[in-house]
Amino acid sequence: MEQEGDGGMETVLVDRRAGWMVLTLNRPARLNAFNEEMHLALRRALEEAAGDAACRAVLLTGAGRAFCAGQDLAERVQTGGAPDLGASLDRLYNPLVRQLRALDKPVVCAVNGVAAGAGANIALACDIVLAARSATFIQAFSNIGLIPDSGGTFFLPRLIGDARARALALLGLPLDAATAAQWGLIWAVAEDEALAGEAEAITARLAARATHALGLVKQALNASPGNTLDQQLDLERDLQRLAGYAPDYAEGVRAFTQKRPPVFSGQPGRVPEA
Ligand code: LHQ
Repeated sequence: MEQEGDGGMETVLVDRRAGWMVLTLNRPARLNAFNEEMHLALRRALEEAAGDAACRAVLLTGAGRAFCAGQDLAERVQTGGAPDLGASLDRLYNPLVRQLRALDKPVVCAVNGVAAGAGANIALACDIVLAARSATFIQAFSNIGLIPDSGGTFFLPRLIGDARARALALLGLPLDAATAAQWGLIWAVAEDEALAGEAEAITARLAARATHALGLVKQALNASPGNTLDQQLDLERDLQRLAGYAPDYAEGVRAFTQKRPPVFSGQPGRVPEA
């Protein structure tokens, strides 16, 4: 989509592959910082991914040397009164985080360079995060007098524990990709030149898997932090019931017994009335 302010460039590039989609944040001169236009373009692209049964996985990455530098601060220089940042979160950032978590297909994030502020936490909202060795993660918010948003105060302590979450959030210092992986903040590190290929291979592999079941896996893991063991056991029962009626379960078992690779359709099944 054309827009003013980005030299007529599309702010999110959408590349449709066989069974999956690559979404590339594309404001490289601003290190892919979010302006409203990029938010709305990403929202539309994710809606398209959600509604397209032929798209069974999404890869999110950035153009140029960065993944994303968070909010475009050039938009935020105060000329009048102070802005209502809560409204901006309500309207743009929070819906994006919810959209990524709720998408019923896996989202891989290839962090190709610095991921700062909301850019870091949007990466963490994805399902599998692979980072280039040279990438860094910066909870930059406190450097400009803000608090981690876009789910940062939710994801960080759960992924890496309270002590490390506090230091990252309070100090606003860069965390290198290798340490991020060692701490469990992300899935893995790839050599810079291998990142795109490795991320594409993971996404293609996911796209050939039992998509409906993968969506249920996301649902279960999304709910886990707020649930007791009893609640989670009940949820697993309900979701496994759905998985069991899907054709991919029958195919998975058949393929196993026939000692051949499964061919999954990714479709849900017909669930009888309880
Ligand atoms: C940028 C940005 C940027 C504009 C680099 N904006 N131009 C906030 C408010 C509202 C509601 C919701 O939530 C949020 C969430 C947030 O995300 S707050 C946090 C916002 N982000 C930051 O504070 C990070 C600011 N950027 C940086 O600290 C550095 O640029 C990093 C560490 C990301 C990269 O450093 P370098 O590799 O040294 O690059 P650089 O600083 O030279 O940046 C390159 C260009 O990109 C430069 O423009 P120029 O015209 O001078 O070449 C920067 O101005 C521009 N840029 N981040 N967020």
